[in-house]
Amino acid sequence: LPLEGLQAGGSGPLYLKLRQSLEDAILSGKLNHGDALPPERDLADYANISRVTVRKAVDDLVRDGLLVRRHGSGTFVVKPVSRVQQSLSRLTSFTEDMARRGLNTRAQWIERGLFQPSPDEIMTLGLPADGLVARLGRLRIADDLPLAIERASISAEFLPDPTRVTSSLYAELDKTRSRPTRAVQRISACALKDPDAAMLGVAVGSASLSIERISYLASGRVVEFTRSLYRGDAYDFVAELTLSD
Ligand code: 16G
Repeated sequence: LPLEGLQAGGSGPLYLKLRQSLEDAILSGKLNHGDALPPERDLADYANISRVTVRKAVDDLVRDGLLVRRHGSGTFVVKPVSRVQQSLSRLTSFTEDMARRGLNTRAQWIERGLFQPSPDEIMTLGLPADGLVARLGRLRIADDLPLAIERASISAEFLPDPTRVTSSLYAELDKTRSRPTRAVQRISACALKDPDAAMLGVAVGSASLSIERISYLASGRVVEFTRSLYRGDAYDFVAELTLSD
């Protein structure tokens, strides 16, 4: 494992650097799915850092579903399973989430273009009445498994040419420094109807998580209003809870 120089290189907390090195090792195949992670004590000795730091980095990766602890036998690299463990505390994009798990994403486009906004979009995005809205409707597929249907509305001001989004919306917004830095999300349960059920490849009536996300720039401007349907049989949303003081 490329753990030398963790102390020296770059700024930021040590555990984040270790976490990144471990994640890189998994994604680059230095650590394969199913491999055992060296014992935390060995990692600490080897990288010359404390066991607490190692534990923190490993905890993070366990929480994000890249590693799993098996009682009595150690910590292992998780095999890509059909259930995705998705952290609720990080503002990441679908493409990033899947890439971190070593999965390839593709989209089946439902809609991509500029439109006259609906009253809902005008209100949520704070658009001028004569403004335009970019709409991206996609079936999101990871390693050939359809996982979610997402319909994003973005003010045309931030995305004047929606056809430029070929894979990642957030990567495109990043280019013009309009990638959101904060978001509010609402999750509710629903049963799938057609055509959504058919697109997701599940039976009518299957459970799904309906997710709305409104995301913001640091300035407070709304960038994105997205409604999604995530397959209930493929997603676990995981949140970390702490005792407030
Ligand atoms: C996630 C977001 C969605 C965002 C998309 C960008 C949820 C529920 N939704 O799927 O709001 O638009 O990421 O992904 O997490 P992209 O950059 O890969 O297009």
